[in-house]
Amino acid sequence: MGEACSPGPSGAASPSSGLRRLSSDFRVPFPAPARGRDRMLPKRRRAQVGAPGDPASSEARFPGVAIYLAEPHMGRSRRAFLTRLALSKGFRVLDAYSSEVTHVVMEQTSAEEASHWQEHRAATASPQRCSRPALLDISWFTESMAAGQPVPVECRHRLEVAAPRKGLPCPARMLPYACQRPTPLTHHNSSLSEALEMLAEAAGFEGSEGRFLSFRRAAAVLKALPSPVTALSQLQGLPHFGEHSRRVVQELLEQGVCEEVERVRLSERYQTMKLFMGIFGVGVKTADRWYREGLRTLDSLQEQPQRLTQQQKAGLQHYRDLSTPVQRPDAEALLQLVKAAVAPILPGATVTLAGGFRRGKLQGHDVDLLLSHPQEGREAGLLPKVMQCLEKQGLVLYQQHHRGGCGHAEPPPRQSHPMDAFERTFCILGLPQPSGVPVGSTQGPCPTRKAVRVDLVAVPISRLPFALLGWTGSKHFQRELRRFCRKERGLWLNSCGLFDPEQKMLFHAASEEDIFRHLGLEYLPPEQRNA
Ligand code: DCP
Ligand code: MG
Repeated sequence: MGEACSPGPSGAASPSSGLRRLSSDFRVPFPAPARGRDRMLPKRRRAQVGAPGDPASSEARFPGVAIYLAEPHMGRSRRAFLTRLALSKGFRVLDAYSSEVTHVVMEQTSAEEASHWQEHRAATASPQRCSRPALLDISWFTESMAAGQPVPVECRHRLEVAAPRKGLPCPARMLPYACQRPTPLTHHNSSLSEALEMLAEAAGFEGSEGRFLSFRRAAAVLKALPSPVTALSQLQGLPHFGEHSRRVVQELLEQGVCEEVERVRLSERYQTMKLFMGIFGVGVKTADRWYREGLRTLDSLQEQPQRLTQQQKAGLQHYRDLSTPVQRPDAEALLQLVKAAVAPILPGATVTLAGGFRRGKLQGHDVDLLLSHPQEGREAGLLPKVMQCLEKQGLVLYQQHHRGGCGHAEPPPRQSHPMDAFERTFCILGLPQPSGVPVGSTQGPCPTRKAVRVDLVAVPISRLPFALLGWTGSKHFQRELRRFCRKERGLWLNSCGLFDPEQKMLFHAASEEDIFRHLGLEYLPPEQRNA
């Protein structure tokens, strides 16, 4: 899918939800505001900014959050570094564990170790508290720092739910393609995989496909491991661990922080690319061009509307909402809205929630919905009617329709983007939010709307299993699945179908299971495709 269409599927380094999380108020210019700026200071100066006892630290921006950085595997200097970072962003960090703590953050700690730690603390803590604080992996902390605010706690952040899995591949049997191994949402190596994914993303920004894939594949291997990596020797025999990825992991294991990762993360280039690619309709090429032309802020783009496509204008207009992750209840509400619109137009039609939510994610950057009908061809022309109905209800903030070219008999074109094939509408819908009295308001309740990116795809029933597989992702899982098909089976796969170029034949599939079976792969349910 070209970058003019949708920011999600815009190529190798297309933005993830994390990307959007990083974005902040678009009126804030780059460099980052004072709170974040200390991260750019030389180490010595940074050391003077904020400390646990510092009076500045009492002015917390998020009064409901009190973080305690637990130390089992976090060195003292790492802990001090993270404390300063959190304080500089306005978080409250407590020096000692107490009943005030709401979020306990640990690093390189297994779920078992974490729950031992908590049991011990619960036994010795003061009895004032009846609920226990959340026991979280460092990933919650790093995501919150990147977002500049506490991100909602998801299953994958929680250490207590990440019980070691049984019967999953041990390193010796780790198969090389991500589609050959289960990858759950919650895993044991998030701080390592996030560091490698960030380097992958940065390599993608530079158009460095080879480096992008090396880091991305190494990160995917870490996500599939059944236990935390605590020593470099555990990487022995794992596929896709080149010299560079290994070095990054070594530094993280030994020092708790990787100099290269931090340098890239803080670079003006990386931050600006993230900022621009957080705009709906902006991909790597456009972001790179703007960067090379000297643009750095969203304000500078607002001032030059002639540079922007309609899609990008809408993206900028709704930037704040669109860079806030969509929560699962909102996705469910949108699913119901679309179902209600579809039912009277085409009785019997189905609407399926795909994308990250189908993989079990609790939040995402958009909502992906597949529309179909048990009778082949009845789905044709459905989308414009559905959009009309949503428009009448005042829900449509932006829409762009694509006619699609996936006929019923042709093979899936090898080179085209897998998402290009079907009739689809990329839109921004204004989801009504529960009315409430805005903080500080003297007026009564007012209805509010949250702008949400929604992709609607109309799929002929004969292609539904392929579309479902493709649109469920993850992106890396799909990339690997298509590579597996090409290299190991000589077949072409995309969201439209599975094609044998020698026999010039399309496979028929009645379900996703059928496709895995055709390919000789063990079936992986959506929640195990989080590569
Ligand atoms: N997809 C793909 N290849 C791409 C882009 C997308 O295979 N280049 C597939 C996999 C994705 C799905 O389409 O899971 C939907 O795209 P999204 O960008 O919405 O990805 P997710 O839904 O996984 O992420 P998020 O939760 O952030 O929306
Ligand atoms: Mg999605």
